[in-house]
Amino acid sequence: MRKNRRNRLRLVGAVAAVLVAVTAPSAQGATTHEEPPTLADLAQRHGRYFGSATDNPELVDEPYKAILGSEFDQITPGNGMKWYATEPQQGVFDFTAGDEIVDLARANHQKVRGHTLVWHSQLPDWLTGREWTAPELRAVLKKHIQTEVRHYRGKVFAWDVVNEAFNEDGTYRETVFYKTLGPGYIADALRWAHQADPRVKLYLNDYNIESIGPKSDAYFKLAKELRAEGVPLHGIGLQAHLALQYGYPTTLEDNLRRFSKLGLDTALTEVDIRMYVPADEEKLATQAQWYADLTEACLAVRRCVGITIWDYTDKYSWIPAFFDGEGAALPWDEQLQPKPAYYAIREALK
Ligand code: 9MR
Repeated sequence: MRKNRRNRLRLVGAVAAVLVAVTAPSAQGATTHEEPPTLADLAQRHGRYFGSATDNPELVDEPYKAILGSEFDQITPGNGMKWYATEPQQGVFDFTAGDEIVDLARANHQKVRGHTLVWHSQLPDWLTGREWTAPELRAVLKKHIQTEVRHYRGKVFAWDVVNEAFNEDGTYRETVFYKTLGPGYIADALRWAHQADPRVKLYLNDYNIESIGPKSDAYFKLAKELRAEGVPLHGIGLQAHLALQYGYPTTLEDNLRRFSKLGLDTALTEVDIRMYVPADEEKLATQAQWYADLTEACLAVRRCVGITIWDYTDKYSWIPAFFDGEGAALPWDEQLQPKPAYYAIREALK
């Protein structure tokens, strides 16, 4: 009796061992290859993407490219799809820079956000160097938008159609487009883009609209009007260029939610969190907390579709060149080593 029981137990044990041996390696191998999951893997478990901007000059840096290709499932060209790059002479289009990034993304199975079709900055000289009548500028704008959107049809999943259209107080920015064409240029731009690629998601994108306030209110009001008029607008991009000295945007989650309720997607499109340098342990800890908080805010709102950091390493951040004495804004340092922010994002995504 006793012996029998012991034999049976031994048999059960043996079967269990075989089962473990058979199932464990394949289950493990399929999901992790024994590597820890990447930010992209973790984000995908929530149905989100986790991306990074990149820029053509950086693509000769192989160690940089290795992390760019493995950790993220979405890429935004930092400059390569802007007007100055894509239509350097009127009617002469050059998609070399953008194509290089699209090809790299394809090789790494990453999706691409198109950035950006209509913006007052980084315009070619032929456009800024003269006066335009409304009919002339309309034709120029339509041709630019439609040629570029057609070129990238099926290659980008979203476009920042109009970038940075509002001032801080919620009034329209007096760009050449606004001054010449009036506020209707935004609806026109969206309609033209939609004609050129009916499937791509069309966004308005801006900075300092993470909090509820005059500038994000202006987007809310415009988005509501555009939706009511049936204009093809699908999402609002919140750039999220944050700075420790200005405080965390505590109304971010509520703000994302109110856009969701209009039937719009949202995305954090250009995240970085700068500080006065040198960085120290305390500043890096606060930065890490903010990265976690904004990740959690996005995860908490169903239609927040993903997060893009504005490049991933301090080595290639735009901040030091634009803000005197500031930097250290990204989750990897200048030596491509992960900072506390990186681990905080991972935790937030778990
Ligand atoms: O990252 C871009 C940087 O390389 C350019 O020099 C800069 C010029 O304005 O634009 C940067 O990207 C901007 C983005 O296109 C729109 N939002 C603000 C970003 C930072 O300036």
